[in-house]
Amino acid sequence: MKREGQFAAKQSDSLPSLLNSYGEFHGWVHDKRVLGGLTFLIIGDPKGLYQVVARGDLAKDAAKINRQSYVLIKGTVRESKSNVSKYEVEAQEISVLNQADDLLPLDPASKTKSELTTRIFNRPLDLRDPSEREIFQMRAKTLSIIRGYLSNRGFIEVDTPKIIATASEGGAELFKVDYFGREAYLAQSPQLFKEELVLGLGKVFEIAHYFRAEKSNTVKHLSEFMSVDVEQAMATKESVMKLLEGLIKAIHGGLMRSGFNVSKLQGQFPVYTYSEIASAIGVKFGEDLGSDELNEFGKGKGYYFIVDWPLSLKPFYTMPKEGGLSESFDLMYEGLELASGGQRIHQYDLLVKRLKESGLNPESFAEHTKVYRWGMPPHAGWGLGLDRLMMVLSGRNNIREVVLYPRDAKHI
Ligand code: AMO
Repeated sequence: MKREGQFAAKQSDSLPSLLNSYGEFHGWVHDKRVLGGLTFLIIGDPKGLYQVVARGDLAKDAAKINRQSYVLIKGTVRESKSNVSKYEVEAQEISVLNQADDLLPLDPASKTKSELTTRIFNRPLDLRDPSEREIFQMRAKTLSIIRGYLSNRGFIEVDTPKIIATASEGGAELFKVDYFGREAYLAQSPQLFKEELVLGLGKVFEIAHYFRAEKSNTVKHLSEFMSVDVEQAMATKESVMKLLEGLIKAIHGGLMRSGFNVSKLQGQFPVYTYSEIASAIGVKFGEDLGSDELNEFGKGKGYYFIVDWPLSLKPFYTMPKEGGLSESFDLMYEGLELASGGQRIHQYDLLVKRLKESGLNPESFAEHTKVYRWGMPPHAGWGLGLDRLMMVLSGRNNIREVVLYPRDAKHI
């Protein structure tokens, strides 16, 4: 269908092709400057910023338009000498399609950013700041690269329930739901479902939100986060680590090709054992590696893997390895854990034994464990925290910056 009238107006990316011609444009007033008899409007749209010059009576009217108002501009495109854009529009007509309030909760054009909480509670307006909007454009591109990468390798995208009857990652961080008078939970991960699904689908992935009642207020935890989960039949810990490393490299490459400012990755990601790091930072075998110590250890290291974690630190489904270790890994960036995964137990008896050893009741997991008597193949996989990956890619150090409407104990 042909777009007519104001709906046929264009955006900043059409400026070059309309040089010295008449054009109609729509956008918001990012900023304005009144100088002598001239009014300069800096117009913003999701693709960029450009200058509009208004003279005479038009300049007077333009000066009255509030910042952030939505406008339709008719005029001629010229080369610009301003430091805003290469092209500008010499306005013949400016119509205000919707005047914005005089006083706004934040100014997206300001060099000094408002407080994060103000920005989060006014996120739609915050997205009119090009540097904030770019994070979410990058996030969308990252998701499309991930889907392409996994689909091209034969993984089937699945979607599993988020209201569940049993915990998958341990009980402490569960949100309870009153489910028609019964107790149910919000899913912490798709772990049990994704493992079950390799039985018939072989290679699966899921990209979805999960819920953890994280009480600690940190820059890397949310109560609702997004995870990219993979599970593959006949895969090993090593092969799924390779898949994950390849994905991270594909994301960096794809974002660079799309014009985003991310670093080019070279060489293999280094692999350290838990014991190597534990002894370097003075942690006893079996204790978790603390955030402060990992920040110190990871400084300048970029992406790296930690393997051979003590079995006692990993969930019940993790395949044991000799010496009290497990066939598991974490992917780190500096001090930040981005993903964890490994080889899973595929034998029914061993799975039930590990449930008991982990202090869980195998009867509560009977609906899950029965699948392991139906010819479950050996399998491996991982879960990658998308929000944390976006922190790395965008260079932001608070997870709330890279999530549109973050959920934590304070924000809902
Ligand atoms: P894990 O519990 O390590 O593993 O979670 C996987 C990844 O998800 C991210 N993540 C979070 N991000 C933000 N806020 C949170 N509260 C939060 N919790 C976790 C992290 C983490 O590395 N089932 C396993 C994965 C697997 O073995 O396949 C799991 O859930 O980036």
